[in-house]
Amino acid sequence: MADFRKSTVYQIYPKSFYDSNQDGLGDLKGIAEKLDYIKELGADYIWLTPFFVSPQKDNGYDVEDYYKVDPRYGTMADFERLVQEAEKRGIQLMLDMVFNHTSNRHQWFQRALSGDERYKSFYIFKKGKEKGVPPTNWQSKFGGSAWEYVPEMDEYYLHLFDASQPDLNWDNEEVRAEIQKIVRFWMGKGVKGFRFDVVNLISKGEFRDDESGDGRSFYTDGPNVHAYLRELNEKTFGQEADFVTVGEMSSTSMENCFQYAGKDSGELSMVFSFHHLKVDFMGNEKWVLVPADFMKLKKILYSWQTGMEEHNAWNAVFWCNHDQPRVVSRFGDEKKYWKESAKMLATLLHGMRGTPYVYQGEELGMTNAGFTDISQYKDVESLNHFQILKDKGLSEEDAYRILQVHSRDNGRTPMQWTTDKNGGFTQGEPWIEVNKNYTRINASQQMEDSDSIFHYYQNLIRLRKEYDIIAYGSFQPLDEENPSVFAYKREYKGESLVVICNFYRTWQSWESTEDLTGYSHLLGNYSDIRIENKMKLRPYEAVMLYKA
Ligand code: TEU
Repeated sequence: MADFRKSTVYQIYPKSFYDSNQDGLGDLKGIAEKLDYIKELGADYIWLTPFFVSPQKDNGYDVEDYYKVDPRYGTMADFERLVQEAEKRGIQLMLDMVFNHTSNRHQWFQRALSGDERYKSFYIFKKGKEKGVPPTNWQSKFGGSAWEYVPEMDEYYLHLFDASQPDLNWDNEEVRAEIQKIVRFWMGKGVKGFRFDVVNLISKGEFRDDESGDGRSFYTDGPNVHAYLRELNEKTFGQEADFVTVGEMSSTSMENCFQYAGKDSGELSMVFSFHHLKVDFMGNEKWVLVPADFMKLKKILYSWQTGMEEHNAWNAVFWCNHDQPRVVSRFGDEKKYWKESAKMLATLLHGMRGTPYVYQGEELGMTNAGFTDISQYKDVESLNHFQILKDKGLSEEDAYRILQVHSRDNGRTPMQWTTDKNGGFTQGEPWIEVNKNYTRINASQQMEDSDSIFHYYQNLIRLRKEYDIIAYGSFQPLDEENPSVFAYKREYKGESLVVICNFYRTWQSWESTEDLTGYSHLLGNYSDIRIENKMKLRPYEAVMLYKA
């Protein structure tokens, strides 16, 4: 079994990966057909986003039945075959478990609505403050109040996400027992890991108005969250050696992550945190246009790298997922320096301490969707916020500009396999449009080209396995205040590794604070390199240097 610190995880969003039956939606059989591709890339784990029975209001993050495969994605037999076929190739599966909330179509919620007290206590129902006024002023992360009124009950239920995603009441022991049962069920199917969706929001604190914010301070990293995670660990995956878990931590604090992902804390193997992906927000407000703040990005990544190391805790490191815009469009240059910048961003990330996650298509340098009409958008969050922006008085044009940068659909356009129709994703009508640039950006071309972004990712994934220092080395920032270059040093058992990345399209003079004598070149995005203490870094140039 692979050591998760030497491993790389490949994230698949099944709906957009590969369609085996030409209905326009990707499916489990489609994933099985592409396992050799993932093997070729070198990933050790596949994180599969939810494929359980769901009304798909939030593309499966609204689960109606945790025990069944949604027929849109295939059958349980398809899933079992996928596990076996992956295993044959040395690849393990990690499933995405959504336990902060269910779909409103889940039978527990349906029973709650019919007045069954037992199931009412599975959720969070409260009386309004007064007629027409919700219990608190908390805001849903997808826009609007976090409380939905049920007239028949004259009560509200809490939904931190869409109204169709009621929050579960983890303080109810019976809920926790049901969750353990579900986890054990999937463990029994041979999966070797889990990603837990927004798992730091499961323990709600006091239900009071938030005077200065949207309510997140009351339920983020809440009072019993560590106890509940330890319990889940003890009763389920903690009993199996080598089980890998990652928690998605929304607006978390590093101090809490020391514990969530601490080596001996008995909670999770690692955490996703998002502070570095808010450097183009205004505070917590995402639906604005703000240039990315590079110094902020540096500061955040440096402090998480060093802080987690000091506390013997483990990071998941990532740029992309199904909720994020494409990184080459976001922090790189999707035009002139497309290839250079995609490779630079990969080097910066994969050289760090933590388990790297690659989101489908990132390894090809896939770019943002480029949608220009609301009919092209499918994401519930984007649709809600388009309306909210217009209600605020923005013109449609301005609202589109914001969606083009921030919409989650940027990362959800279908995987670009070939130059065939729809990028080879489907011969049917794709559920969401394929990016028009598939003729130029696609897997089949990149597999043939030894200088491609695909092969660069393949090298990075391989190097982490070959060089202990990449997996286990310490982390130190280099030239912290440099306004254009992101550099760091890793050390392990007398070996050193230096990574230097020019984050911009302009040339940079760089004077190394580390003496580079004796270093050799491991990898970089330009072919002719001379290692000197004074270097002229070319546009988006990245180098990884090593000394034994
Ligand atoms: O995401 C949690 C989450 O906080 C983000 O969706 C976030 O709200 C958004 O990116 C900010 O604009 C997880 C899943 O990854 C996401 O797909 C789900 O929609 C969400 O939980 C609810 O289950």
